[in-house]
Amino acid sequence: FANYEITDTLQEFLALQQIYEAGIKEVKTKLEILDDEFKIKHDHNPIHHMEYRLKSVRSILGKLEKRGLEVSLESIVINLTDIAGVRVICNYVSDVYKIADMLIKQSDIKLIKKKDYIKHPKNNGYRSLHLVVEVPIFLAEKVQPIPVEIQIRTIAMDFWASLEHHLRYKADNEVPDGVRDELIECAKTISNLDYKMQGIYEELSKSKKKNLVP
Ligand code: 0O2
Repeated sequence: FANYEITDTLQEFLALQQIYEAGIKEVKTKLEILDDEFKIKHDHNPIHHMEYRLKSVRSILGKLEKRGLEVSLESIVINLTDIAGVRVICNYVSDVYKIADMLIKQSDIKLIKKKDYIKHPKNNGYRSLHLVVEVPIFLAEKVQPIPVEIQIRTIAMDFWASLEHHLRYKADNEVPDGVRDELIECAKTISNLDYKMQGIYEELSKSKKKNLVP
């Protein structure tokens, strides 16, 4: 290995990345277990699918710069809570809150931050439930708590957010007023759809329960 000059900083960065990846794995497993348990108890999977990502170096540097923060590993650890990200796509709005509650209740999970953009959508129409939780990572020599950002949303909310992100990226973040209004309109339509689907689901669940009563 003598030919490879790996600096201390790079080694530290890789070690840090591994711990954030472990944070993603922990949260992913916890959510999968909750989803499986829910399915057995209630004959319904609250989670449609999940996505995971480690924040890219470019995005990390961009965020530090935007906030005028020092560019160092220490600064990343102290200031950024979204290096490890898990996105949970649920079937219904009620599933979003069920999943969040079940996870937050766990004794080794510490809730650091909660932003409810479903009850209070952003001005542009964005809806999602954001949590930052701290999970303990058991390493050989120590236990390290690590923050993981979890975005929980419905399929419909995800559909809107993915397209809006893509359009904003295409337009270099400068979305024309007309398009912005249309996106807000779409967000409202999608929100109505979410609550309609929720209503249908509840109606069917009720009639299923009635039919089960002897
Ligand atoms: P990336 O590449 O997705 O990671 P903070 O993260 O706490 O420092 P903030 O603004 O308080 O900053 O976080 P917030 O509001 O919880 O939003 C963080 C993430 O939510 C964003 O990550 C997006 O993934 C998503 N998000 C927030 N607002 C919007 C929106 O209007 N449209 C879409 N499509 N997604 C949104 P990043 O940091 O932007 O980047």
